[in-house]
Amino acid sequence: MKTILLAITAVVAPCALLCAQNPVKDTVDTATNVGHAAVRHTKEAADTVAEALTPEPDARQVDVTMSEYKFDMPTELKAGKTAFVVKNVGRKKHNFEIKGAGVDRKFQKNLAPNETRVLHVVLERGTYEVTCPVDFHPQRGMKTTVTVK
Ligand SMILES: [Cu+2]
Repeated sequence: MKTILLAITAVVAPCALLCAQNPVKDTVDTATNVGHAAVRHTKEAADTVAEALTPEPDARQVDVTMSEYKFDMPTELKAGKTAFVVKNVGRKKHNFEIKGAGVDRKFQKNLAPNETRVLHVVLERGTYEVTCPVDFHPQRGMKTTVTVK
């Protein structure tokens, strides 16, 4: 790899130097950002991993399916770090919002049909409302109450 880079530099020195330098700078910037993120307090650090494609290994997994117009999910959950594995099995776009006990979380973008994404939430004891904040979906039945013990 190093030999190839040197060979290219020798042939087209000005461009090769510029092209080679930019990726290095990006890598340094990213490393700096990660460093800053790590020193933020725990609450914000938890927020950065809230949405994901796969459940975190230390989270309790809860499967949720969304369709027109209902949630299929358990209504009694345990406190602690929870990974809601939310699948849209319907024909329209849907979202999953959980509100209660000082928590209000939803996916930044609605889930398209057949899409599955994971929302991480640290649940405390209490009552939570789960709704689909799309158009009039809650009024059509896309809401449920979840109790955390
Ligand atoms: Cu919906």
